[in-house]
Amino acid sequence: MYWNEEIECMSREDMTKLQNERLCAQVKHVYENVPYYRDLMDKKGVKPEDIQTIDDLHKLPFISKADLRDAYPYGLLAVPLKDCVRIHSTSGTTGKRVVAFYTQEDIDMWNDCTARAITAAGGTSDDVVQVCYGYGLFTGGAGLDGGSHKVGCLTLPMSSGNTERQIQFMQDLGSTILCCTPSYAAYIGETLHEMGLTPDDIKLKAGIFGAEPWTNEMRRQIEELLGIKAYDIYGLTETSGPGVAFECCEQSGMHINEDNFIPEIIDPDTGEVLPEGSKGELVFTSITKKAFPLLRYRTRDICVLTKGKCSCGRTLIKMAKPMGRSDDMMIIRGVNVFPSQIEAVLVSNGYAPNYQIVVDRVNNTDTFDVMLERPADALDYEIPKREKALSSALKTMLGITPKIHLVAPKSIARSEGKAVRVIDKRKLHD
Ligand code: DLL
Repeated sequence: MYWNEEIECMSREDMTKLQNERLCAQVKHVYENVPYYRDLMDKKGVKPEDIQTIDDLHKLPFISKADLRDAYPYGLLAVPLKDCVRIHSTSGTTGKRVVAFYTQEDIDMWNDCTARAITAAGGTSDDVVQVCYGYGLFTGGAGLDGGSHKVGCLTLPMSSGNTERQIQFMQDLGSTILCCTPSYAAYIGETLHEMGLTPDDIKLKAGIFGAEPWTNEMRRQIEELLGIKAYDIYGLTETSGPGVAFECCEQSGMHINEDNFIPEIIDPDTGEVLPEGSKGELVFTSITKKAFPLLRYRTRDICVLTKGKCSCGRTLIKMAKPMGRSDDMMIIRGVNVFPSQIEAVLVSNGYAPNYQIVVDRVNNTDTFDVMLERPADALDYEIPKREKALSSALKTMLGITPKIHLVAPKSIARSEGKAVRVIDKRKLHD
């Protein structure tokens, strides 16, 4: 089942033609309206006329999270602010958030992408879609909600939390498609069984899960717990949100919506474009977005692309499940976290930067502990209060609450080389 068969099953020749046209127009739009990127192009000696086809893409400069930070908040905006109707946001490297802007046209394009994902998971206007991604600045809730409306599904805008009530609604309203992070899906599945229910007591048939890495092992577990088929979905705030790529019935990688996003794989160290089938960093060029059109945006996600027709009939290029990152960003309970953000809070609260972050997954929920050396002059009775204060300072910065452990001075191993700041015990990749 396709949402837009003409595009999703387009011949390679026609897709390339469409991409060429859109890319040329987009480069011109950006050059004329975004002085920040125009400067980058001028520094590289590239003019819009130099970009005639997608084979010229490599001539353009990259853009990265650091640029988004430098240009925060309006520096990469390509239309007058009055033409924008929405923002979404995600946390950034130094606590400054990444803010993405959307025109109504951009929202329509985005909804179209998530409508394709819902249709590929078997969704039609007969379906009841329960959206348990967070609503708000995070793109998950709004993204799947928009696609669900577009397909004409009855949409339950639940957001996450209150799991028993989620299950109650699921039963009462006969939800057929669940949209949330894979870890929350597994948690819903476990809660269902704890409530003495089985998949036969609910009508779910499919789930659309993403926003964090998950394994095929976890997929099988969720499918069994909920009695569904589980589909992967990928996206990032900088390129609109979920729906940049989505899985079809073959469940072997995600089709990229190439009419809107041109993917490339580069060597993360040299920036060189790698041949098809190579593992490297995924880079996207938005060719239809008007308000916040990033050209050659470095996602930092490590991935492999494969071309060719899929058994589902789609010709859209496929990306493998992301296999890691080329930076140190962690995704904890669906929230992007950089060690540098944690360090900044610890230091600004008067602690020495001797710390270790331990992340694990227990019962499908991420645990997040920060070990930190207590100051030599801290009194025993102060420790719980200090731990609580740090935990709430980190919650303010990150949006999620870590457990702080103030340990004895000099007890965190000093390293002779690079400090090992993060111990991630989760098995997130196959
Ligand atoms: O996580 C958008 C999203 C919402 C995608 C709902 C899917 C579903 P950000 O918060 O900006 O946006 O985080 C983007 O999350 O660069 C990847 O590292 C990671 N990520 C997103 N989807 C997947 C996935 C949303 N399916 C960052 N598998 C990206 C693995 C994913 N990692």
